[in-house]
Amino acid sequence: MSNRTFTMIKPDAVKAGNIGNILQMINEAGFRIVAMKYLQISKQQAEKFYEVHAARPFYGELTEFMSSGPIVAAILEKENAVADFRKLIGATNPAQAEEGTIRKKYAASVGENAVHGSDSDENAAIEGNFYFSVLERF
Ligand code: 3AN
Repeated sequence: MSNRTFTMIKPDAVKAGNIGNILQMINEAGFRIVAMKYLQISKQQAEKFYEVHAARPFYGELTEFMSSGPIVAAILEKENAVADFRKLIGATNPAQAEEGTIRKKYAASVGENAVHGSDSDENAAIEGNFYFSVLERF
């Protein structure tokens, strides 16, 4: 069990003006921000980030969407971070997300689902390293 996870507030949630609301939910759930940046990634960078999904039918749509506008990327810290953050964001498909989760409140569809949360300690480390150097973590 690791105490860190990685998240992105996706372009749909940024466009809808929900950065503040989502960060507040993250803070209230007890996560500490270790690193954070506001940026737009290229299609190629999105393809690299989502490499594990390269064979999936939605890969093109996903990487197009994730490079379509600015995002907020962050490393978060809390005991049991990966599992607790997955609980806070809710199911991938917002229609199946539980009440009180970030996706239930702010996500529109399975493709444009407001936030990303790492699915394992190993991926949390890989994903955090994709965006942040050691000098950008506090
Ligand atoms: P999660 O983000 O909940 O871990 P994954 O790992 O299954 O979900 O999928 C990664 C991302 O791919 C999702 N966040 C979502 O944006 C996108 N995605 C997943 N399934 C679909 C789908 N059927 N159609 C379009 N995009 C999808």
